[in-house]
Amino acid sequence: MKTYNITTLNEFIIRRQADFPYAKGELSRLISHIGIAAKIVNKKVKKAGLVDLLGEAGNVNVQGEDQQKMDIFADEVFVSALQASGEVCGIATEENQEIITFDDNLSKDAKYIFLMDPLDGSSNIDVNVSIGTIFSIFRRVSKVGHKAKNEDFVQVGTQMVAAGYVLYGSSTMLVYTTGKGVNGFTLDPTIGEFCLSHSDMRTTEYGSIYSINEGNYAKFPEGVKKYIKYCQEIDPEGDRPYKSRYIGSLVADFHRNLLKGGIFLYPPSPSALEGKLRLTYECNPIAFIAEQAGGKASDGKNRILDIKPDSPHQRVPFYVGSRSMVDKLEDMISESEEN
Ligand code: AHM
Ligand code: MG
Repeated sequence: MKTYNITTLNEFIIRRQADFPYAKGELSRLISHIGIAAKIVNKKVKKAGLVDLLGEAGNVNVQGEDQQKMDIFADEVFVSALQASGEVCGIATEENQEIITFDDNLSKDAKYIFLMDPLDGSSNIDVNVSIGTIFSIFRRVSKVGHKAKNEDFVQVGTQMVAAGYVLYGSSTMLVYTTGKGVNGFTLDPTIGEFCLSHSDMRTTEYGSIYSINEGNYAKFPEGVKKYIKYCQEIDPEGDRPYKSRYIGSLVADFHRNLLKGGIFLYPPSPSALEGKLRLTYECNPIAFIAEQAGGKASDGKNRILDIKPDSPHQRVPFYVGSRSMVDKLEDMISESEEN
């Protein structure tokens, strides 16, 4: 008889629970609910060209950007799924200035908080380009049984207990870590299950892709400009020039570089001194995954996971990818600041 060796996300979660001897299954249940929300959002994303979901919803989000209809939909789906899980007492989302707290009977004793960008790169939907959901999970520091507080959402990244992203691309993937390596699951649409497709993901020490919005070159700090020139230089060994690849969708750009080896850069500029990307729900989760896969994430000087946020919506310059490439960039930034 032919055998099929499929590990679904739920099976994998149950097996991995043994890695946490004192865990009672709360985090496992939470991750399973993320999978459910991802499937619902995926279904809508795949139909986005067919139904009246495209275009802006007419609101402006807390970052001052136009919201797309799909952002709102994804936000609502994840918030509902997480509340239904009963394992989350509060959520910070890119779509809400205020944190969302749950004090229903099921959620008020929950010990986890959740931060997310429900639909990152959403301006790409209208042109059929990959988008993603990014999330991080922390244990609350405020008292269980009471409403979650702001202090729960501004914890330093090293306290993260899990992080991940969903990539709605040519196939849909859920990639996550609980601090014991990174695993990727591809949604098999025929059975409606996320199946383990990329176990123990590792990124290469050296890479040959650089990803940056080069249209902003004139505004970049000197060290970043030098690094870009370095990427483009011909070297005698033939390792450079590197390939330039930029989708403009963080999850998709990061995922490609994770698999192939490369660096993603979002520098500060005179008009955006902290860059564009948000520390707590964009950079932290991606940084945790990068590190767990052997890579590195930095703001140019400091390890991303060591930065203490002032607010859940704080922005930070972001450089992430193959370790040796981020090291080289950091060296060039510090050299240019010494001169
Ligand atoms: P968003 O959260 O409003 O979608 O913005 C985040 C996105 C990232 O996915 C991407 O890396 C970046 O913005 C692209 O910005 P730019 O268009 O300035 O290159
Ligand atoms: Mg977004």
